[in-house]
Amino acid sequence: MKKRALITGITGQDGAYLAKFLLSKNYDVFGMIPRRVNQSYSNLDFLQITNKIKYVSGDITDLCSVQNCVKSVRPMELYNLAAMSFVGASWQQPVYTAEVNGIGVVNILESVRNHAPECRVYQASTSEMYGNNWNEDLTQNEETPFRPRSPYGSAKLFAHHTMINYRESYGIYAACGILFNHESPIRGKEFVTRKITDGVARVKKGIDKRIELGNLDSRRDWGFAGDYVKAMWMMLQEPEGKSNEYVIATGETWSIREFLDRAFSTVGINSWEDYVYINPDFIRPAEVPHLKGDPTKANTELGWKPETSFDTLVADMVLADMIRYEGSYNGNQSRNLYYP
Ligand code: F7E
Repeated sequence: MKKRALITGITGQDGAYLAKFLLSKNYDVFGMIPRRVNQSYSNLDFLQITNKIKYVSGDITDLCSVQNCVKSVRPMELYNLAAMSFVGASWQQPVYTAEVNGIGVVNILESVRNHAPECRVYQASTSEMYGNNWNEDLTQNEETPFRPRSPYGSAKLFAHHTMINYRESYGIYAACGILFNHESPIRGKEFVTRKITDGVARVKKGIDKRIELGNLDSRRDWGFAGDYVKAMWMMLQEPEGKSNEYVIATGETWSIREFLDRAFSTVGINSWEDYVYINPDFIRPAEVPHLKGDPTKANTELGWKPETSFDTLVADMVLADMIRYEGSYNGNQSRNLYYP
């Protein structure tokens, strides 16, 4: 019998890549879709899997709907990727962020506990939970204390601890991937990487004169989303009873300036200062200055390691955006990042 997986947030970047991966493993993939006017399936279209997924209606902030989805799908694995994922917006919408990213996870765990206790649950935890905390060697690992710096990070930390609590209280198989930033050609344009690669293409094509950004000095550990969804699946294949929290990262860190260097040089622009304008509106009330994950545990216990280099990631994202403005992008031209 085919394994059944239920994915919340299936229309997002990670949901689409994960669905593609699970389909390649012969899963029956179900996507929970909230009722929205103009729901976009563009990421699933991009990966050419929209019609291979079964859709169920539900919203993680609505306990009844989550229960109904769990009862009707009876998933063996549930991946909770639904979230208010834009850190910058979490200051404008702190209550909504807490409801979706925090209480939403309680709704999922209660539904699993009562209606599918054997179902294995994956929760998208995040490096934002570390805030401005790191080890002496400037990395973050599973032992690094959390000190979130945004409503987003705080809500995700509540969810993270709730997962551990349900594991310890009720024996639910609850795995948390502490994922560092992960990007792709289908990353939303509100995130800095895609904002830059899209902006570089627009500057190069003469559509815009500049890109407006905020803090260029923060550092991020950027990997490719397609590599990271594999780690999500690997976490749910581990034996019962493990302390199932894993840092998923590349172990490298780069500043926004370094991202700009790479992105502009992909289109032959070696000095980008004239094309970037610092707009204070994009500077956050509190910043996470430095992220550099140590994925040793995932590497030794799961056998996971990132496969895409930073240079490939940046160049492919720029290339994808360049081709999009030429109107001929079909997903296959990208050298490495079209999955599989
Ligand atoms: O910001 C700086 C900004 O919005 C990265 C989410 O997937 O990864 C992501 O969170 C950095 C920050 O991602 C702009 O201040 C400068 O220092 O791309 P971002 P994020 O906040 O790190 C984690 C792991 C998640 O879990 C989240 O869901 O870039 N930055 N100028 C800017 N950022 C944005 N968005 N826009 C700018 O104009």
